[in-house]
Amino acid sequence: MCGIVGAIAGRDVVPVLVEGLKRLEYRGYDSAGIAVLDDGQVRRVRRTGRVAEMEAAAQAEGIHAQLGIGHTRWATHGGVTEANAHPHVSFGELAVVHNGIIENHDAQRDRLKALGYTFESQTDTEVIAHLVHHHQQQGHDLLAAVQAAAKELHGAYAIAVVSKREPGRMVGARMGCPLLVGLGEGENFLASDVSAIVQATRRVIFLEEGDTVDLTREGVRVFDASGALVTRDEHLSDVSLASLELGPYRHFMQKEIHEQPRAIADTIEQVIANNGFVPQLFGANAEAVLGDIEGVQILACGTSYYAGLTARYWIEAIAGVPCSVEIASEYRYRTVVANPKHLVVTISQSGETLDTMEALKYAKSLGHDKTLSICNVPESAIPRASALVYYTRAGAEIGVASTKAFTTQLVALFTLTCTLAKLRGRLAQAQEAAYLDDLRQLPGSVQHALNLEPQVQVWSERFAPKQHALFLGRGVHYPIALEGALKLKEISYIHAEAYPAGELKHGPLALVDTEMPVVVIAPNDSLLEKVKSNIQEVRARGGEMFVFADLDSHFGESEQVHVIRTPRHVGVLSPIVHSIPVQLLAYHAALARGTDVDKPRNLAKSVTVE
Ligand code: HGA
Repeated sequence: MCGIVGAIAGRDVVPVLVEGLKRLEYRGYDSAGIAVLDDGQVRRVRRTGRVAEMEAAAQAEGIHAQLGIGHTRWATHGGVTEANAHPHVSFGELAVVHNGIIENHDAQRDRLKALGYTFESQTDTEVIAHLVHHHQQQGHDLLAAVQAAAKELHGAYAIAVVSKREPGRMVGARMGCPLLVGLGEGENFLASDVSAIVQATRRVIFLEEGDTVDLTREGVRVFDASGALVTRDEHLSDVSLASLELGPYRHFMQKEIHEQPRAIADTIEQVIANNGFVPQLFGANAEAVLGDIEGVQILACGTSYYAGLTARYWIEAIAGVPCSVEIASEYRYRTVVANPKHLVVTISQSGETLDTMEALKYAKSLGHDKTLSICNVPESAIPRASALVYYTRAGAEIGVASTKAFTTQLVALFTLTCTLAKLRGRLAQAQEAAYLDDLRQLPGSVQHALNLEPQVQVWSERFAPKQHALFLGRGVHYPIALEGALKLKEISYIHAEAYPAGELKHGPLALVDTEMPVVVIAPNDSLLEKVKSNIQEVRARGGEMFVFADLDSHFGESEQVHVIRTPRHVGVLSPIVHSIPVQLLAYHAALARGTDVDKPRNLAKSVTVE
């Protein structure tokens, strides 16, 4: 969500901060700000709106410095105002940027007010600034003051702090939100996401829970939660600058939709290289973990949850393993009857989704030590907290509406299904070979679906003026209807609901009239005839239907029934291919409505708050 970048260098860091913030903007974009130490003074620029506006203001004010911190905000505490934008300062002496939520901010605010501090914002973050200042006043240096403040903060945070008392230093801390260090030559960086600093360095250290870090130009010292100096491994990031650039595309979402054949090919590469579904794809000790499971519990949020719902059909039908799927934010707060012989699978693009992370922690506290994470970001928190991991290799996903992360998650979940089936003796050699072949063909089949874009675009123009839409699917395609409705809501703001087509007559059919477009995912599978009957029910009520069918689904078109046929029938992997046209529909409907496709209102990428 919010983004942090900080830099200490022998050169002007303002361009580094601004470029970093632009790359982080997809994570939160209601306001942005920087604070630098210039000539012994804290200078700050903040603006609501986009980073570009803040950049122009910083230029106009002639801000240059060799030490500074920056932030893009997605407000949780306090409205979208300049006063609430980060960095927050205390007595003009120190500045703080913060991702996360301080749960005891009210109590700390009262305490600090009693100590004479006044507050200029409604944010929880300002509490951190004053608290660190208060500890400095007690004689602590900046590092010790941050460590002392951290002990008094409850909740989740990643912070970066600079103080005019120590102008050659920047301090960071993390608890529950990601923060990493970038190591340069005579310069060092802090960031919530490697994309913010990849233009400056690829050498990174991922901080762990409870860590604080002390950065100067010359060195970096990391301390663990107990305050002991520790060594954390250095990694070489493989995030490419090209993956963070738009290239010839208009939007990141469009780029990422079109990157799916490549992303899927990269994600299945290890399976193809192994020529089979082997447990080692999930980690060295995967056979022991997966071998004797009695069930699968999938935990995820949003689009990842729909990937989980799709997988449930596969896991039960192909592997014969009972599977339930639950929204992580619900699971974490209910009394769960745990069976430690169930495999807990968490799905998160960023690997930092707070609700999913907390659900995983809760599952572990209930005795689940068979855990698997499906994630797109190496070294992120959720895979690190899991026994097994399967990395989707979608590359950086910048568009807030997930596309390539979703389809690659499906590929990973299908791989899990087949691996479980094989371990349980339910995957004959010929069937394994056939599935492998389906996977090999998949990037091509997805490309064929992408080629439908001009037809989908024509449909989208009919959608753009609508206020509501219904999406229908059955069986394994029902979650694709859910995902299609979510995509449309997220980026075009058209209210959309998805139903299993058989459920229509139990209520939602009442909504159908000539103003309600109904999108139907209707591939040629065992439920096709049932779906056709459901379509007749809609047609009889005057509804206009937009049917995504297979080439061989034999749908008749009429004035009321429009049909687009995906050119290849891909059997069990059909939900992956049928995801493409619903993504394109949402994208083009949003374009036609003129919304900000990559930065839809009120949303942000990587939901690291509750
Ligand atoms: N609570 C802080 C930071 C919010 C955040 O991390 N969002 O992702 C605020 O509201 O400013």
